[in-house]
Amino acid sequence: MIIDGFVHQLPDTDPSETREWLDSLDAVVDAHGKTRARFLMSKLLERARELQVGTPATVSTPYVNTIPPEEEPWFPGDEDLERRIRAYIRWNAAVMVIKANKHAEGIGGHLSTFASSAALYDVGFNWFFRGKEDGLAGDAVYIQGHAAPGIYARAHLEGRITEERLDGFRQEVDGGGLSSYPHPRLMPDFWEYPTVSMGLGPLNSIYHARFLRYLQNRKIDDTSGSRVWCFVGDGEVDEPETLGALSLPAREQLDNLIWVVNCNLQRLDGPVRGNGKIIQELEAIFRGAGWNVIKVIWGSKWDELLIRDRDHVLLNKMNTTVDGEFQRYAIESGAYIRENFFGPDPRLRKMVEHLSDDELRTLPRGGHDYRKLYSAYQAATEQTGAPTVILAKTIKGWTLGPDVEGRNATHQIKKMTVDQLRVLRERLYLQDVIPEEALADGKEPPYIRFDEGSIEHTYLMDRRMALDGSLPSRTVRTKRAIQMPDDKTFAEVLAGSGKQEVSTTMAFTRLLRNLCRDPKLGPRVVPIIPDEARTFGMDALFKEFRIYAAQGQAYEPVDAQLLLSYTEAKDGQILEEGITEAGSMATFIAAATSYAHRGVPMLPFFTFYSMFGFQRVGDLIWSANDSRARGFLLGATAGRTTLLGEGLQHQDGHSLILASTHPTVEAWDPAFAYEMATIIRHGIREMLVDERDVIHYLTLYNENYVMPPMPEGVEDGIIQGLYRWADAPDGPAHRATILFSGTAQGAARAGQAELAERWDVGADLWSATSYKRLREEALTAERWNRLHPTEPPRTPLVTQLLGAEGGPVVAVTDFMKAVPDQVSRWVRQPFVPLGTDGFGRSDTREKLRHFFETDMPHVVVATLWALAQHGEIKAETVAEAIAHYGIDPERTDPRQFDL
Ligand SMILES: Cc1ncc(C[n+]2csc(CCOP(=O)(O)OP(=O)(O)O)c2C)c(N)n1
Ligand SMILES: [Mg+2]
Repeated sequence: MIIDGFVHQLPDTDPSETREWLDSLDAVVDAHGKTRARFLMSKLLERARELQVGTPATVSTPYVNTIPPEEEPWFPGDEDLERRIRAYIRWNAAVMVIKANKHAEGIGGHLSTFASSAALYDVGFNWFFRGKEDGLAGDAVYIQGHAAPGIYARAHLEGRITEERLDGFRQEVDGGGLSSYPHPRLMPDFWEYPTVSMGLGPLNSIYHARFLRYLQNRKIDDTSGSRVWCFVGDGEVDEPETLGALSLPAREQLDNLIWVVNCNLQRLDGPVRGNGKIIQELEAIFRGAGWNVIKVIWGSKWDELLIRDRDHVLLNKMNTTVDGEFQRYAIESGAYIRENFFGPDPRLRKMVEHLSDDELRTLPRGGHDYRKLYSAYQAATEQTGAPTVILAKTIKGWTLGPDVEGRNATHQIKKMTVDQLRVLRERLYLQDVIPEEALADGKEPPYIRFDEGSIEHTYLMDRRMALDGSLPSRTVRTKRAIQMPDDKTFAEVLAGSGKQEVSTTMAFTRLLRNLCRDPKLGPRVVPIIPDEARTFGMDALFKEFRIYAAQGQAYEPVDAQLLLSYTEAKDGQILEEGITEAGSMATFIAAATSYAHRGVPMLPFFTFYSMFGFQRVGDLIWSANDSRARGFLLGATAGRTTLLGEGLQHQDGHSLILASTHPTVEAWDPAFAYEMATIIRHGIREMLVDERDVIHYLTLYNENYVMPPMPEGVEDGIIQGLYRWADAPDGPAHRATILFSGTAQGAARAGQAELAERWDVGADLWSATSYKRLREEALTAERWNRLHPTEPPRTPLVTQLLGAEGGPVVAVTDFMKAVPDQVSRWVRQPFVPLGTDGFGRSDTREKLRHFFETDMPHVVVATLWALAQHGEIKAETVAEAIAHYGIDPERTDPRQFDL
């Protein structure tokens, strides 16, 4: 590997001086060995940094703490008192899991994650995390989901959660219980940030910190007093979302972001890096990405050993021991450690001669050493110009005793025997508060609390008071409300496109521009795009609203002379995220929850390539719902045949189905610009006026056609999900009903005309803007009927609307048949869905629609067939139509791609 090749490409202005330096190094290696040489090199590098020589950054340092003992700050608190408080929290956290599993067999819960990280949280709660009292927004703290019991346990000591609620851990259905993990949907006054789907918390924390800067730079909110803290599992780092966006906070100098990685060396099944060193690996990754890295590996008792490590044998041992072995040492006796860690080298063995086996066994890891942690957190908060990561080495299950600590199965242990509880009690020095009889067989282990007015309680509460109140705490206190946009903001799009053919995407871009210009709402609109603006025609917004860039624009863009140039600005409004739907979604969440975490409602519109939305970042959208997000998702280039040419990986015919699985997503498929604008106006009202925590998903298409003006009186119909768009022409003998959504309006309208002209069928046309909404309403009616069998039944809206007179129903969509099928069982007449099931493929729209059987001829054939089913016309007429349109009845079903 050539890493210093550049040196040979530069002229050497003084070769003899160079030679002298190299000779000196050679001499040190010869005389004192490589260890000494390495030490000198490190010293030189340190000096170079002090002199600001600007040498290339090294990505890793030896396996010791980053902060030397002499640079540790003075600790202002009472360590013993805090340890005592922590013991109570640890005990209660364990007891609540144990009790929950006694009361409800198999209910689950986790003991060992929090046991490994109790000190990591406590130092934050006691000294760093800022609360929300006095109208402050405070810090955002992303907590490892599996550490939730510890957070409840602290809230209990603070008097925020009663014993009864602790007993309700993971038993939520009857109300008053506690959710398994951080879920704002389930505990809206407590949890703020869902984290338990590994990787999403870390990703969200990055974009959250960036969004705080965005609010600051755009002068919408003063966020300078808030930090974002994120606790991450060392196993969690393997999720691509965790490390996937690391370069952004370094690039944007987000010193308001601090991560704490709980390096207990274990994940669920076993070691994270048995044959390697996760801390070293992470250090290299984070340093390479430009983060400030603080390693907290060893507790204070190791300091004196390191000072005496003249030959660097201890350092060498630390550097060369793999994590699998460290995990072993965590569970072994002092004698084993003496023999295997210190033993092989006589110099090492001598170094620990004065320590007993017990002392050797309990030499603590950095992540359990409160002062080391305090130093690290303090340094992190003083860091400027870069985000910080603290890599804290811990033991999984710490203090839970030898049966649990460091065991490969530890993650899933949720029960403890009386003997194990005794060990825990002793480890926490709680014999004085938990008498022997309290642990007797068959008894429920007790929760313990400090009396109000006791030293501990006072200390605990004072610390939080000094930091502006308890956390976590979710409040919705609007500081700066926004109002509904003016009606005239919508007028242009509602009026239709005249003679011009436009797409719903183009119409949306126009609406978005008008919303951004709206005097009341404009500044709060957050347009989010992942490198797809040109595809959607949104590059037209670049110049007027400008792209957010933390450092402004340091260059003149190539298109500076053009009207619509690529314009970046420190107070730019558009978040052009680059090719990251996940990152864009994280930005969306930050913006869509700003009404709660800042008290400053914002209105995000995240427009993406529809295939890469629910399918690609569905879990993030799920967590956005959990976060109680309010905002708009727009799946542009929607439709399996409308997006022509792009083929299998691009043509979306199922995002509406995926969207329909999200309880708080409204899923819309508008056909016309006025429908789209009406839905958006309705959505804004729901979010801003009704304060509903809801996401609206709209499909946007890129097919151009004349957009009609909004007819009178259809607004309610659009919002209820279905309205009559055109009556059947008078005259024909037969009646049918055609439902369309999105771009399928074209085939439906052509079908209506053809049916009347050639087949003596008059069809009503209905626009189905949301099958999901219709289905939800019908399910509500059905449930009511089921539970009120003796009352007069309620009729679902869709049944009422379509009635019994309109003849059979054909529903045509550019999405899968399952989309209209959502309502089929509430339609009284025969119901035939036409949709685009199967993989997309490249071709023209016309070809694709014929292939997927959603074009005009297929609408006609389907309608005739449905009439034949009804006994209204002869089967031969259907066959005649099939022949007339040249449809091959034996052709392969488009769903069968394996043929
Ligand atoms: C996306 C996702 N996949 C899998 C899981 C299941 N899971 C929960 S905790 C866990 C192990 C966590 O290990 P680590 O991140 O090291 O946390 P620790 O408990 O060791 O602190 C796994 C696999 C999950 N919650 N989310
Ligand atoms: Mg772990």
